[in-house]
Amino acid sequence: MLNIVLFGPPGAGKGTQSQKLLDKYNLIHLSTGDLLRSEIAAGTALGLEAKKLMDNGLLVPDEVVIGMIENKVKEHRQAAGFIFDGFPRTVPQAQGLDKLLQDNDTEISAMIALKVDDEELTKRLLLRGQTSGRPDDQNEELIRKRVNEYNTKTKPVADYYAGQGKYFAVDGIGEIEEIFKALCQHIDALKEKQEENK
Ligand code: B4P
Repeated sequence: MLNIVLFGPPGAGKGTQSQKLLDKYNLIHLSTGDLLRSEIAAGTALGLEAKKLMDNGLLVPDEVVIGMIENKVKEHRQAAGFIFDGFPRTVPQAQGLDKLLQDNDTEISAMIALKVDDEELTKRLLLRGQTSGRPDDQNEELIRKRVNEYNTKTKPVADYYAGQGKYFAVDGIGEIEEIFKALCQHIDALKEKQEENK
C-alpha cells in the first residue's frame, strides 16, 4: 500500500494538492478537517463539541480524530493506499496511526511537507475566508492562533517521521501545478522503491 501523510501548516495547500493526488494515484483521501466539518453539518454530538474548538482555532482531542480515522481505514481495507490530509497533527496522533496501520498489516510510506511561511498562510486563509464561509478563516487573530497551534503541537510530528527516515519536504509557494509536480516526483520514487522491494 502507498500511505502518504501530506503535512503542513493551515493553508499550506494540503487540501488543494490532495485532490490532485487522488486522481493520479487512485488513493483514498482522509481529511480530518473534512470529516469534522461533516460531523458539524450533520449536527452530531461529536460535531457540536468539535465546532467549539475549531471555531476558536484549537485542535480537537486526539482520541476523537484517531477514532474517526480508524473507522475509515477499516472501511477501505482493500484500497491501494491513503492520503492522510491534516492528520496526524500531534505526536500521540502519529503514534496512534502507526499502531492502527500495523494492526492492518501496513505502514506510512512517507510524510511529505509543504513549506510555506506565516505571512503567505495568513494571506491565503483570509482570501479563502471571503468565500468559504469557514468561521476559522474569518480573521487574522484566529488564523495566527491556528498557526501557533501548528508551531507548538503539530511541528514535532515532522521530527517523529524524520526519526523513521520518512520525512520529505517540498516548497509550497508557487504555482499549484509546479508544487504538484514536485510532490509527484517524491511519490513516483517511493512507488519505484516499493516495486523493487516486492
Ligand atoms: P483543516 O481542514 O485541515 O484545515 P486547513 O489546515 O485550514 O486546510 P488546508 O491546509 O487543507 O487548506 P489548503 O492549504 O488546501 O483543519 C481545520 C481545523 O480542524 C483545524 O484548525 C482543527 O481545529 C481541526 N482539525 C482538523 N484535523 C485535526 C486533527 N488531526 N487533530 C485535531 N484537530 C483537527 O487551502 C488554503 C487556501 O490556499 C485555499 O484557498 C487554496 O486555494 C489556497 N492555495 C493552495 N495552494 C496555493 C498556492 N500554491 N498558491 C496560492 N494559494 C494556494
